This record gives sequence, structure tokens and C-alpha cells, in this order.
Amino acid sequence: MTNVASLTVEDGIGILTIDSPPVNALGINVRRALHDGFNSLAADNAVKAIVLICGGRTFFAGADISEFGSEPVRPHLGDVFEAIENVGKPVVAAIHGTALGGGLETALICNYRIAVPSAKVGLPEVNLGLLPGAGGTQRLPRIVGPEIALDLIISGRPISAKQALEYGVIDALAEEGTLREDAIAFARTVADKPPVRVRDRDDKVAPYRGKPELFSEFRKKNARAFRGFKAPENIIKAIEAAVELPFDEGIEREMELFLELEPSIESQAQRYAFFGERETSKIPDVPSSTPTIPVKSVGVIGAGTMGGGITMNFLNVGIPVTLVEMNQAALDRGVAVIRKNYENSAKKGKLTIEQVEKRMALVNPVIGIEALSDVDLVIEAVFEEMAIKKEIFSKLDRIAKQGAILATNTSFLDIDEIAAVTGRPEWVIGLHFFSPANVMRLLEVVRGEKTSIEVIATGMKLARQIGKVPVLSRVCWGFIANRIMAKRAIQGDALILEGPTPQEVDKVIYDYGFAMGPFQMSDLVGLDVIGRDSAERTVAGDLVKLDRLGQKKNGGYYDYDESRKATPSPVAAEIIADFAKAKGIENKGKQSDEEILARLLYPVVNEGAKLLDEGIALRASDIDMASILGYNWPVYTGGPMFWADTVGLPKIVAKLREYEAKYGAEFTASPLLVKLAEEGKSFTRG
Ligand code: T1G
Repeated sequence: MTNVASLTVEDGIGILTIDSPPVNALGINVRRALHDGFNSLAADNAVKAIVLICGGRTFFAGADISEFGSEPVRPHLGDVFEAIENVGKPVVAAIHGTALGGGLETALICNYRIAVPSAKVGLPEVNLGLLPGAGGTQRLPRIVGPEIALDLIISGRPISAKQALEYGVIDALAEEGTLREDAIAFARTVADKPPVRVRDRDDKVAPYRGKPELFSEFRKKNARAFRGFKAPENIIKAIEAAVELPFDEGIEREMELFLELEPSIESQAQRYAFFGERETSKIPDVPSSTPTIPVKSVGVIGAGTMGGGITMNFLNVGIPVTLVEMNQAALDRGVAVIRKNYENSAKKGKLTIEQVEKRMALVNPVIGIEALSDVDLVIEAVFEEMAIKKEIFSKLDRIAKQGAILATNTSFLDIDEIAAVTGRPEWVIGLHFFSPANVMRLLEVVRGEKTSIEVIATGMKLARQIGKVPVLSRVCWGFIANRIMAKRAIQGDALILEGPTPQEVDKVIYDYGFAMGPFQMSDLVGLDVIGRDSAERTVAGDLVKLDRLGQKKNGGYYDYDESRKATPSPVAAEIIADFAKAKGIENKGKQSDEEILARLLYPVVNEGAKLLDEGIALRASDIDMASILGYNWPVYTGGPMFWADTVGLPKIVAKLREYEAKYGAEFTASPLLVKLAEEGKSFTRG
């Protein structure tokens, strides 16, 4: 057992320090150290009060997520909490960093809590498809009341030490840098007091007893947001138990509700996504020791929707941006949209006016790219037209300083072809943002054949710096997310010619867990936008010819009333029937939801397997992260590749072969998918 604990006694105060990098997760070594440490402190009569503190970057950041799914090893967290609660002396939790999940629950089992101002505390288990299973749903409501507890535990949002003090979650603030000393001093003030226990407090929950409306209204208000997730309902039930049941029964109820979640596919998927988001930064031929290039100033070419959103990401973290357009009107429009976005955030209380002005002061709007001669990074975000991009990059080659990174935000075009017009292809990379660029967390970092590993490492690091999750891709049409999701769009367009209606297809995708189906999305985005690049005739193109542009004008696949409520459109149905007839496709009538889902998503899985076959994507979880973070693929399914493993790869291969026989090579199963299916292996389960 590695020694993660140190125990000292200073003038009657026992100090138990746990130091288990990287985040003092409450894995078996830490649990053993706590259990043994508190048992020896209980037996030491010289100890009048105890300080529990952590070394390294943070107080306990929760249970060890990697232990879930395997047989729990004693001492369990419950055993540790019993040792703490029965130590018979006041215990002060000294908090720095992020006391999260089981970490905060450990602090709540202590009698007092003191934290440095920079600390944060929270119960984020909901993000893992779980609930606080070590008393958090029973203790937190006893401190802050069920209403605030519902908000904090369902949102999983951490709160600052200052907010925690206001809520009574902590008892005092320490000075930055003197947490240990301040905690010892605090312990001295309570050493001769009988230990208070959160579990004995009833004043915050009693007023809600026998009044279920708080919970029923909360359920109703959040039904849409909770759709498909299991954890929120169980959290609500656990907090209801904190109000209605005596503490020990509430703890039992909490454990029952936790054990319903822990083995669920939804929680396995969300825990997989937690690690998957961190795995994306691990690149075999770009070691974490690779030197990176400092990026202290950025140039963005194009102040349209993408350029504006991209710019905001850098302003948000204090990096100045020179924003370039070709004319003043476009520039003014772009800057105005950025300002409006920030002012909307300020209206929602997410930003102060000072923060808005501070960010706006960092954007330097100019006409012409000559102004980019001194920036560390240029991101081109102009129209998706190769000739235009080539012209810009050949100019940049002359203008940008040596050592500047030249990035393109292209969604589909060949980055090697763009790099080839410069004399510095090693410095050219793709930074592919997803719209809205200031919101979506996915950033596809596209390495060209010649992109240097320093530039790749810089792109990956910069992504995290601006709050994105980077997924590395090599060059191909559509890179990762767009390429696999294009398969869903193609099959959706094909299906509505064979019998299923747009609303039947949309319903299957909505029921699967997406916010909306492909045809509702097309109507929302605008059919003139969706169909714009298509060379051949499409249903969307035929609808546009009738001036049916979607929600914004005359409806599209659906008709809309003045409140934009969608109804099936007879006009669209006729257009679809005419189109099918012209292509000689017979209407085979309705198909089952299962059949529609397979036809829509199995090709997506197959394309993901091809990405791995071709070395475009590094790992299956990267494809899942790109889908979840770029297309809002429902996280509780784990993404296409994790989901495919739950469906069973042999079943998917068999269905693809059936489609191949019917429709041709579009459905030929990737060699990797076939191999894994035949060997009984999986994409994501080792
Ligand atoms: N368990 C195991 N490993 C963890 C971990 C955890 N709880 N938290 C972080 N790591 C690893 C992470 O995988 C990465 O590893 C490294 O630490 C740095 O993390 C009973 C059931 C604490 C805010 O949900 O939110 O308690 O990639 O890159 O950006 O009721 O990690 O270096 O190999 O994220 O500075 C509840 C999860 C668990 C907190 C730090 N706790 N962690 O962020 O670093 S369930 C959580 C975080 C629970 C109880 C329930 C963040 C962080 P590697 P990082 P960071």
C-alpha cells in the first residue's frame, strides 16, 4: 500500500494529511489511510481536536471513478465515515482546490469546514449518471434546505467558498496560503465543544415535510432537460427522503437509489465520457513533453457567425484578437454580434458589464489581413471555398511573422492542399470549431501531413485553454464528426423516399435522445442553407424552389403556425412523392422504429470504424467525444461507438450486410467492424 497519509499532533490538535495525486480521489489507498488515521486519532487521548487536510492540488475530488463497476473493496466510504463520525472529537475539514462528490461528502461528515477563498465545493455526481451516494443527498439539504440542495445536486454545479460560507456549507474562510495554520487555529476554538453533526440538524428540512409540491413542481419544470437521463429522478427521490425520513432511513434510501444508477448503461456511458474527454489529449507521436508555442495574440479572418464565435473564445480568456474583414460594414456587423452575445450573457447574470467591456476592449477590428503580421496565431474562418482559402494562405505566407501558427477553420476542405500554397506547411493546422463556436465544446484539431508536432501540441493545449475538448483528426472529407453524421443525413433523405415520413424519422431520432431530428433541424437551420452546396437535385432543393425555406419562410419539411408549431406538410409529402417517382423509388410503406433507427445509425457506426481503419481518428472514444460534444449525441448512450458495443457488433454487421445486398456498397461493413464482431470484441470495452 503506498503511503498517502501523514499524521502529526501539534499541541493537542491531530493533523491528518492525505496526499494521493493527482486529485486525492477516495480510492482504496486513501480510504484505508483515512480509516486507519481516524482510528488511531480516536485512541490518542492527547488529541483534543482534529484537522483533516490534503496535500497537492485539491481536497478530495470525489470517489475514484475508475473503481466503479468493479467489486467495492473495504473499507468502503461508509466505513471511513463511521470512523470519522465516531472519533469522539471535533473534526475540521480544511478545504482547498475542488472538494467534489465524495470529497464534499467527507467534509460534511466532519463537524466543521474551513476553506480558502479560491476553493470550490460541489456534488457533480449527476454528470456521471450517479447521485451523491455517501450521504450528500441527506446532509446537504440539512444545511441549505431542499430547494437549494435540489439545484446544486441536480445541476452538479460547484459553488465558490464564499457562496458556500453564505449557505452555511462551510463555517469559515482561511487565508490563501495559510489553510493549515488557520484550520489548526479554528480547531483550537472548538476543541472543548461537543462535536456537532450535520445529521442532527432538522430546521432546514422540517418546514417541507408533508409538502410534496416543491418536488412535483421541480419535476415538471425540468422534465424536458431530464429526458433520457436516469440520475435526476433518483436525486429528487433521495432529497425527498431527506425531508420525509429520519436520517438513517434516508441514508438507506439514498444507497438504494444510488445502486439503481451505478450499474446502469447510462451511468457507464457518462463515466466513459468523463474519461474519454481527458483521453483525447493523449497522442502517441506527440508526447506531453512536446514544447508548445506561446499564443498571446490571435488574428481571426472573417467576422461572420463562425469568426465572431471563434473570436469570443479567446476574448473570454483574455487573449486579444485582431478581427479582420474585407469591408467596414461586415466588420461592424461582426463586432456588434459579439457585443450583443456578451450583453445577452450579462442580462442573464453570467457576466458583469465590466467583464463585457473588458472583453470588447480586447478585440481590434481591422480591414485587410496586413494587420496580422505580428500575431502568434491566425485562424481563417471565411467562406468554404478552396480558392479563397488558398488566396488567403498565400498572402498569410508573406505577411505572418515566422513562428506564427496558420490555422483554418474549414469543415471539409483538404488542409494539405491549403498548406501547400505556403512555404511553411509545418505551421499550418486545422482548428475546426462547431457552431455556435463560442458554445460547442468540441474543437477538432486537424493535423496535416506536414504539421509539426509542436504546432499540434499547441493546438491541443490551446483548445483546453479556451474551454474546448480537442479531438485530433487527420485530413479527410469532413474529418470526424461531420463525416460520420453525414451518413445519418444521407440515410434520412433516402428513408423518406421509401415510405417513412420526415416526422416518423424525426421521432425515432428524438426518442433516441437527440434534441431534434434531421428534418426539424433542416427546417430550423434553413433549407436554403442546408441544400446550398448540393450539386445534384434534392428534396430540400425542390422545397427551396417553392420558396419553402423552413421555419423562417413558408415552412419546409413541416408547416408551421405563427407560434412555429410544426405540423406534417401535405406540400412536402407531395414533393417527396414526386421526387421518389422521378428516381424510380417505390414507396414500401411504414417501417418499424427499430428498422428506422438501424438504417440511420448503423452507417454512422460503420463510418466511425472506417475512421479507425484509416487512422483518421486515434481511438473509438475520440469519435464518441466528437459526436457528443459536436452534435449533442446523447451522452447517456456514450456516443456511436460505445452505443454500438451495447447493441452488439455482430447484430450491426448482419444488418449492414442485409442493406448491402439491398442498396449496394454504401453499406459495406468496415474490415475493423467485421473483425471485432467476429472476434467477439468491442470498440470501447477493452
Ligand atoms: N476519480 C478518478 N480519477 C479522477 C477523478 C476521480 N474522481 N477526478 C479526476 N481524475 C483524474 C482525471 O481522469 C485526470 O487523469 C486527472 O485526475 C486530472 O483530472 C460517492 C459517487 C477534480 C475538477 O465527479 O471534475 O464521488 O488524465 O484532467 O481539469 O458520492 O478532474 O491525468 O490520467 O480533470 O484540473 C465525483 C471529477 C466522483 C469530480 C480537476 N467527483 N473530477 O479538473 O484535471 S463520484 C467528480 C473533476 C463520487 C460519491 C460519488 C476534475 C477536477 P489523467 P482533470 P482538472
